[in-house]
Amino acid sequence: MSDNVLRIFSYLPNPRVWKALIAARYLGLSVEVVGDKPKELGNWLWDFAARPLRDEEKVPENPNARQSRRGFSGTLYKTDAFLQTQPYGTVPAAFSADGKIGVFESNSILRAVARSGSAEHGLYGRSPMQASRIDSFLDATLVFGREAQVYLLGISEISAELHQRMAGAFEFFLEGIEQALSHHDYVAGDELTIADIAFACDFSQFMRERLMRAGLDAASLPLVSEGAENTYPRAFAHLYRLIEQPEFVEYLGKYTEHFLSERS
Ligand SMILES: N[C@@H](CCC(=O)N[C@@H](CS)C(=O)NCC(=O)O)C(=O)O
Repeated sequence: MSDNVLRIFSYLPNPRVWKALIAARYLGLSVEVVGDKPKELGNWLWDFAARPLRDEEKVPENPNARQSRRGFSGTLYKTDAFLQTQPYGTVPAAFSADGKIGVFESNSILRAVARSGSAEHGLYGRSPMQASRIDSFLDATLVFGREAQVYLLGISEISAELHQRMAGAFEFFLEGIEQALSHHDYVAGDELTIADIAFACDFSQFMRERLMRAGLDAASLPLVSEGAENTYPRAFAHLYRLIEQPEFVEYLGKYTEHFLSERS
């Protein structure tokens, strides 16, 4: 059996995958990552043994052919076994090393890595209650991440309603992070945990809106994050501090350059 604690199949690069990889770096664990560029994933068999399809397999009669559901368009080729372990059929899709157990939702994949490492590290807290507090932030991050996903996927034809909904979710999420950081150095307490990792990855992904202004400009709508550095100074300072760590910079370094360069 391999030394990898997990295998992850996904489009790449993907900040949702980086959550698990950053945690693995802190814990000295190895995670196998299999995948391809987003546009290429329609040419792959979605399975524990994921692989590029042969041309003759890319046909509507292929029993694995399924209509994509979110973030992809057209047909995706997902095996029955994939859907047994990944009931929502999404990526990133993680598997135990033997392929028998599927773990989905990037925050849960992140938790799976943290649980596989030494508890000494404290990445998932040092008591059941601390772990539960970390879970609270992971849940809040998922709610924000889901709103951000709908917003970013719809930004080229944005409506005022969608924009307003995102603005509300952004404010709610960032206010909580700002509040948490007013009395502790890290999101969930006094040391770095997977709550910081999820925050950095999901928040950096949201900041891509600054590279996608065309749709907002066309609808005469502002960036949701316009001036947010001033409104949420602790949240941004924390993000900048995290991104400087070698475990983060490897994945988020280039990805965040576009807004780090605007830093005052
Ligand atoms: N909240 C999930 C989001 C996963 C997700 O929605 N993945 C989409 C791509 S962005 C997907 O796999 N869609 C498959 C489909 O369209 O069938 C996570 O963090 O893992």
